[in-house]
Amino acid sequence: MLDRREFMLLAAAAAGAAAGCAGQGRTPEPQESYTPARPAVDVTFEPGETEIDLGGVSVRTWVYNGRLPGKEIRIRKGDRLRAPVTNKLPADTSIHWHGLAIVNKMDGVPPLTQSPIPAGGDFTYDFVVPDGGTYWYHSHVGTQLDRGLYGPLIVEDPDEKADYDEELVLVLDDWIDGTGTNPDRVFEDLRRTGMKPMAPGGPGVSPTTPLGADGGDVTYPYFLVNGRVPADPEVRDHRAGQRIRLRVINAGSDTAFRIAVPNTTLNVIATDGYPVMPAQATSVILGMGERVDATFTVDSSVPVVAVPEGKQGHAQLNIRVADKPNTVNADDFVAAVRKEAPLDTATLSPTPEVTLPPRDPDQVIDATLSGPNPHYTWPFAGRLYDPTKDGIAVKRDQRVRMRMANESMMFHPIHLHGHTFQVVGRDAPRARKDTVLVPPKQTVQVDFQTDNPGKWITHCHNTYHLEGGMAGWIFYQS
Ligand SMILES: [Cu+2]
Repeated sequence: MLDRREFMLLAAAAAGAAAGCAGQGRTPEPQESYTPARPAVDVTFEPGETEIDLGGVSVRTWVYNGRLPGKEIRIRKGDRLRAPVTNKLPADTSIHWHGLAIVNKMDGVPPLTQSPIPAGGDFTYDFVVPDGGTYWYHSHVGTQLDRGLYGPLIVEDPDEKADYDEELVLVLDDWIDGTGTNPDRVFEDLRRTGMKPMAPGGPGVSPTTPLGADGGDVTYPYFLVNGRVPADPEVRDHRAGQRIRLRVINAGSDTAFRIAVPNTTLNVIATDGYPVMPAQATSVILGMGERVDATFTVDSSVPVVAVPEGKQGHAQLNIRVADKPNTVNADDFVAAVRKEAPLDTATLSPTPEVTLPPRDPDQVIDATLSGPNPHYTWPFAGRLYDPTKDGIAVKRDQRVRMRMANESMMFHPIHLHGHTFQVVGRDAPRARKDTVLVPPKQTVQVDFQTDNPGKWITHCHNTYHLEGGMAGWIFYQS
């Protein structure tokens, strides 16, 4: 078997002709006409109801193609993805390609960008993938993301200079479906009973509790890495000395996670698909929808843990190295990780190639985040999401700043479709991302270039906050 370094050399040699597509090397122009040099990648999707074994825990749930997570899509930057969907669910559905700046009508957000795919219906997604990096796909209808309708989407970039031997993709999730309730009922309960009492004494934001005291609104019985509970985790065999690239995706609905490896400093190289100046961290915090890429060298058998912020329990995957047994007690390690100050990827510096050219904003969108209001509603910019009424008008080829002032006592990971924004730092630009954590009672600003016309939703990636109205949408024409 080729290891990754050898593979990338071959791939780079083979890819010469595929250059010329838009992407991370400059301000993306996703609407340019592409001429993919390679045949389309075909991936069929059958969302349906099935029995899934989470590792000794059996649940009836909704997944793609009978598996959890959905199958990994691995594609190369500039390639065309064709994904026919046959909906076997008893409900409308869609697929959103999280983080990819693709053509608007393929964004998968009914009713804004397409009609929902009805039960028994078909729809084919077909688009060119503009940028390399760690992405994912998931349903964008109702509370379906908090079932099992998600999977990883890895876009390889032959020009990327990352140095590692093997990859390890970790999809994190908080799980409740099929455990005596389901996400629709969870949401109805939240609507009926409203919120739990607020934590006394303010938001409680500190370096070791960067998202404050309120971890979320839903109590989950399980936390998963790659569809497995920690009692029976996925086991991956590696050799001592191998350099691993972690690609971590938070597919949770109401849970931020800290990711950490015992006795290891992670070398963080990318977030939300975009490269950052490498930074060292012993743990990284990820809101729902966020991703991080980090490398480290394997030394012995260890648990890789994902620690749910402000919630009991953890998720885990085991790295196994022959003749180097694990000596770490996972529960002790989880407790230690909780006491640390984790890295927030928004604070990282972008590499020069993906830094937006300096420019004053042409327009500022005040996206105040508030709630919860009665009946579990969460306003965005002072109103509840309504795709049938006017969105926020912006103009093409402008620099738009979105100012997110969180007036609530809970954190919100805010996601913008169709673009990758740049987090505004006090003195210097911060990471290019598509999802950013906004801690309680704090303000985060992001800048983006209007280079991909259409109707684009921007929303909290807490599934229940989104259902409670925490979204707006921008629009502009070409
Ligand atoms: Cu939220």
